[in-house]
Amino acid sequence: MQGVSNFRTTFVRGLKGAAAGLLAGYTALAVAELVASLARPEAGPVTVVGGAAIDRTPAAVKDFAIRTFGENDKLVLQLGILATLGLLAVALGLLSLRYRRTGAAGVLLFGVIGAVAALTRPDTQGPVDALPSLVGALAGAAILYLLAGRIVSAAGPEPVAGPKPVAGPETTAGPETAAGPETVAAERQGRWSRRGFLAAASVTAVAATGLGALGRTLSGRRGQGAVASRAGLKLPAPASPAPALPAGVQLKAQGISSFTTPNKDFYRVDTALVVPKVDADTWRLRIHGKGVARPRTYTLQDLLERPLIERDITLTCVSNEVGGPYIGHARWLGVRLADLLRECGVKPPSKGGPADQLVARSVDGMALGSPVEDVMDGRDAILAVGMNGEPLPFDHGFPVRMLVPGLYGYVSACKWIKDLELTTFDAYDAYWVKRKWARKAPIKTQARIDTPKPFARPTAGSVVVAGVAWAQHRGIDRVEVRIDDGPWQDADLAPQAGIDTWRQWSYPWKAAAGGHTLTVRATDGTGAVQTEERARTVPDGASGWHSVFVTAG
Ligand SMILES: Nc1nc2c(c(=O)[nH]1)N[C@H]1C(S)=C(S)[C@@H](COP(=O)(O)O)O[C@H]1N2
Ligand SMILES: [Mo]
Repeated sequence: MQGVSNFRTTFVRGLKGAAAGLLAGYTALAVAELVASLARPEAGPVTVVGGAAIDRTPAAVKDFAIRTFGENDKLVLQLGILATLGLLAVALGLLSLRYRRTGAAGVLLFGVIGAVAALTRPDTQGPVDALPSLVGALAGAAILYLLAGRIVSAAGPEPVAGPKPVAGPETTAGPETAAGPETVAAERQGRWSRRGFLAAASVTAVAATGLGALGRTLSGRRGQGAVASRAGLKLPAPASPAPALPAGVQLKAQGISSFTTPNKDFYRVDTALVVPKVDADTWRLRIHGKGVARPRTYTLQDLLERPLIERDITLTCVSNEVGGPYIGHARWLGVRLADLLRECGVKPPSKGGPADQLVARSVDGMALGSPVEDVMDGRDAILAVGMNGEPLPFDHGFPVRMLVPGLYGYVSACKWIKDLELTTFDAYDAYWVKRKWARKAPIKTQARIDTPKPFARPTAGSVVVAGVAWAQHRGIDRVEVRIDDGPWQDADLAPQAGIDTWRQWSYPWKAAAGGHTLTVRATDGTGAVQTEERARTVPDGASGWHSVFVTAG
């Protein structure tokens, strides 16, 4: 009997220890959230640790995460961090049963780690960014210390610190022999401490939840200046409108992509755990660097007063697998980037300019590098303010982002841009280049089957096979479809909207009953046929033919 009740006492103590650890961790995060909402939402511990993790993620793992979790990759990362913190909090709670001070110190250590992560973020605003983690950890440590103190007494006679003097039921059942000051205090509290722990734990839980919720509300309010500036932004009419889309760019086939991707459905790929909310009224863009005869800083008003161009451009991510979803098409409105650069005295390398790399930096510390030659060779490289008739959504770079037709997003499409530096590829490696991706990355020719879907079971007979093909800045001249090992057959092409856009295709298939593999390949505007050679996304984009297996019946 004695053994069973001992076991139960120990077990209940352990549960309380774990609960104390979790509550301490929860309090630390809630307080940190509140402080971050007052200092800077981007400096919250989960955000900065997550950001540091993203920056240190090897290309292959990032690739895996995007492939496996898609656009939920950031959510999965944050949940992973929370789960890890939860386990560590339980461990610290158990530790604090024996070593109260050490347990509390452990919480502080995590605060220091969070603070270091905050201070080493590329977009850090200085010491203030350390506050959320530090203040949160102080609160967490205090809570753990206090709660652990209450558990001590609830456990009754169990020793608090140091090894038991003698092992055996008599000793544990009897009064504490190696009594330290904590135990004496605990004995004094003895009678009400069991309820004391539960009461203290409940108060902590409620208070922490309240503080965290307050923090969330305040964080939500902070972006309101930016939200108001976006709501108040009236986009001027373009001096050079986009040519009307030819009739028929959108095929009728069921299940084919929309030619123009609605903003809310446009894919999103970036490293931002908190979407930057930039106030358009205080936004500035600086252009400077090697060979910039007249460095300048522009306001949004400066840009909007220039003649704007409107263009249809299809954007693609280098992390898009063959057949993958990271491509979207929009009509963009903005200023011609080459004009702006010329105004600052920039010359492309072919005209004797000393800089061959244009590095675009964002408010969240991202740096993307594009070839100056491409930006200034006459293509519609644009600093966009509008997307499909409205100001850029925050997710897609409000107030201004860059786009260079023909180049993957990671070497051209800087969102939340704030700085353009002219430099050389020899002198500087941008963010993704430091992480094993190629310095230069023109978009590879690809075709995708949108319908039927993989493993679909269409009715035998007439089946429409349809999809999209792209080779931005070269255009698509031909798309062919192959059924099983049969001959390549020409698909019907929708009209081409422009060489910078994707193009839809369809193929009327007479499907015999049974399993079939459908394969597609495109030919670009230079006459080059899409390569069959399979390549993974790292370092410069996936290649190979897209195919789907379907069963007609
Ligand atoms: N500031 C910033 N800009 C960025 C990125 C980023 O991580 N941060 N990612 C780039 C990548 S890899 C791509 S593919 C495009 C995606 O743009 P979208 O999210 O609007 O589709 O943005 C580019 N611009
Ligand atoms: Mo990308």
